[in-house]
Amino acid sequence: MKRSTLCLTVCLAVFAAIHQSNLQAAQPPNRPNNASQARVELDAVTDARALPDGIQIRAGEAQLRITALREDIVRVRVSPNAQLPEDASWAVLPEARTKTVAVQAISDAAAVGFRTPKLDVRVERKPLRLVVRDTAGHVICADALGRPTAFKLGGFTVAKQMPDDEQFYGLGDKTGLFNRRDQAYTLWNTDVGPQEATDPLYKSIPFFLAITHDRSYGLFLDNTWRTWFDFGKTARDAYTFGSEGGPLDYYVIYGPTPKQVVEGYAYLTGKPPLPPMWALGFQQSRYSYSPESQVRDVANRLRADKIPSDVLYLDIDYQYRNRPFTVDPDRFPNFPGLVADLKKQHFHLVTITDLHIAHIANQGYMPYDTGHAGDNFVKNPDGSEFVGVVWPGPAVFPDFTREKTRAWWGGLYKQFAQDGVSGFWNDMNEPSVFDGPGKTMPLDTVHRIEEPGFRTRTATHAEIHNIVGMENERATYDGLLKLRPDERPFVLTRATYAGGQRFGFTWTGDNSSTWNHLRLATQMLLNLGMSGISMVGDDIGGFNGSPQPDLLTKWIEMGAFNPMYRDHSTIGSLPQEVWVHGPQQEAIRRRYIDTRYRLLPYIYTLAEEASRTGLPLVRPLFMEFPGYYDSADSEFLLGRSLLVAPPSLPDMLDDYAVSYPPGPWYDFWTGEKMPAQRTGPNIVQVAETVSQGQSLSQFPEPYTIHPTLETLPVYVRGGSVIPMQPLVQSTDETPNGPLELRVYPGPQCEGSLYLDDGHTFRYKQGEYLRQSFTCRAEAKAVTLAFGAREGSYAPWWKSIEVVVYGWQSEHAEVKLSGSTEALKTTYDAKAHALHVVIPDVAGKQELQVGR
Ligand code: MIG
Repeated sequence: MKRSTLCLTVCLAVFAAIHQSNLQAAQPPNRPNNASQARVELDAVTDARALPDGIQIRAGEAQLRITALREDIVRVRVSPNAQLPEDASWAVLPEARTKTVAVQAISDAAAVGFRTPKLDVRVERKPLRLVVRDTAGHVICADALGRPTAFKLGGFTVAKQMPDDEQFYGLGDKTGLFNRRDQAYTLWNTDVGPQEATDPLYKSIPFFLAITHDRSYGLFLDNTWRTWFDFGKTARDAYTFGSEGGPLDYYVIYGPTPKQVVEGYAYLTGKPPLPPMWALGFQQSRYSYSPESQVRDVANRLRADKIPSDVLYLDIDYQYRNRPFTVDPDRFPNFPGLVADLKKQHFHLVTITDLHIAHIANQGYMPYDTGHAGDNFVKNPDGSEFVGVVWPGPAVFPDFTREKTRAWWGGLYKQFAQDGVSGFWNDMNEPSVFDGPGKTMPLDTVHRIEEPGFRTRTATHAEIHNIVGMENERATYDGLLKLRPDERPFVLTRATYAGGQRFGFTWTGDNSSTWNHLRLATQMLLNLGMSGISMVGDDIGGFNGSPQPDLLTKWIEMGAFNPMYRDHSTIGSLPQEVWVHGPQQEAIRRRYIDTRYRLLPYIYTLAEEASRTGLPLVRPLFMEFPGYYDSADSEFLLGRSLLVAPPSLPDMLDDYAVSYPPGPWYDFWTGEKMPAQRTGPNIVQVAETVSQGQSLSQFPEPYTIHPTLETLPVYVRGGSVIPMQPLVQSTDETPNGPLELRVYPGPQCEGSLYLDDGHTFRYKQGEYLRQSFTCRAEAKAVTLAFGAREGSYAPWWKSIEVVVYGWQSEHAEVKLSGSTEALKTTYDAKAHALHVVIPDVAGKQELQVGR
């Protein structure tokens, strides 16, 4: 009481001062209406009403509405006054927001709330505290005691209790540490120079996973303003989050496994579209290839050196005076000719198209003239167009929160689309403004929300800033769809918000050519993936500076197992293409790029899985092996089956212990079965066993690796069927030879294959090929079972080469079910692998391998 009285006095004084200055500085048009209140705390339930799908609560002035969107997802909306904030969202799909499930009301002396078949949601009456439990009564997520949700000066703070063993992941590609515990972060899209442990960064994904050894949940704060998250940096036993404005509207997504949480989050915010297959090939970029002869040289060299590759980029210097949607006529005199020639060499071209439009009126610069005529630019509080300096000099900025503006922006791609440019790159869309405060627009710059599903109104830059990048990306994606309705768009964005996965790829921005940045890349990509953004990559070799030869080689090795695989570097740095450090380094690099192309059937299948489920391509070990948390944060899985295990410091020369979950595991390169490991799940278990009087020696020694330049340790999970293809030089090329199915016996043995034409939407009409495989291993036999093939897409292969790993001798009897014919095999004694080539198997069928 005392504290709040004090606050009332102090806060009122502060508010009066701020109010005063706001009046002088032209008050932002949509400061939330609760700004007029000094401080509101949710102390006690004063009234409650059960709803069919949740509960509506009053806490004095404040309102709290909790609804069950699914049995395992609850939405919490809170307002400091009688009116809940507008029910609209840039991130959450309308279908997901409007669908709810029926609940069973709870009301007793202590609490009100409801139950779903998976959750027990209670709001304790006094002190008011939201506690979400599973049906067994375990607390999943609970407000921290003594720290009520509070509103102050238009912003709010929420505190949740934080058990000692809770770890945090997500928030997009924040640098620093993999685990977010004990760290604090700000979400405010920012163009930072060379990044280190920099915060904030380019993206704002206010979603995180909280994981304990046997449970996890996700929390998504759907608030576009400047938000912050503090996972125990300031408090020991509570984490807090909040915003300086906008709605308090958050979702609790129950697991219990991390995979379920990520799928639940994808249910809310969407999944990545199926990308064109070429976007998964090797991409070569630089700031900038210019003039045109440089682009041709790079293309020719890639082909001459037999570096498989699919994509070349044009960075800002292809433009006339850095003006978006122009081409410099001197340096690129025949642009459509260049695009066509590259196409003949099987290259797709991606060009940069920044959002800033040069402020040049009536001089024939169509983007400005048409944009101005349609009133498409962001404004100053006085109604004039906001002008800020970026690459073209003074520039204006499309108002992407208007549907009309996005349509106009999309139309700007017409010429490039006609010229045959394959994809587009949206950079600088934090938005970055060289001469603006905080390197962006002033906070009172005026945007307009003219958008289905939203109340039509103006909004300050403080509210819109964090979604500019995503709406820019969306405008590009939708525009391309309209211009080329049967081609899957490829859009690469730097800034984005929660839900940005629906519109394209992203990369981690301006890293540096250092070993530390190679290390950082893994945890950044993993955290992006857990934040719903699957199609991700980092600048291979580092953007700022020039990599040492070994560093570029290692980076190319690692990148082969990342979703997007793009070599990119800044202007003025040394050349960074695959061949620049001589034939020996190039040979190693080529081997990894070759491997990438051999693995495309597996990787493309993962991309299709992501488009259906939202599961990321690169995953931390604990996503596939819940409870397995003590693995090095340098390790990651590509899909469920491939484990990439570099040393925790990538330049370390020392031997190191690789940590892998219960196996068996096989060496991807040699095929050999790995020795048994400590059978986890973790150090805690080991410690417990030891404390129960057993000795540590019962656990096998960890497997030690001697790092070498030419080998990136990659292991295959026993229990996998991995589809691979013969080497091609680009995804345009039809592989020649059998499909390879590598069978690695082990528990829950499975695999699948998805294929289609790689670039159109015909798969939606059934023109795809899907097949799943399982395998069974017995003492002296392995059976590979083919599932029935779905879809009408015709395979490129006529035969299948099945490779059974872990096969101990050359003696084998191999038959297809229903046939007595003994099939011819070959045996690779070094790899312990049995090979057999069979005609294509389209229907249900078993291949029996016996001794
Ligand atoms: O201010 O377009 O992150 O990838 O090469 C630099 C030039 C602008 C930043 C991007 C980088 C790109 C560069 N851009």
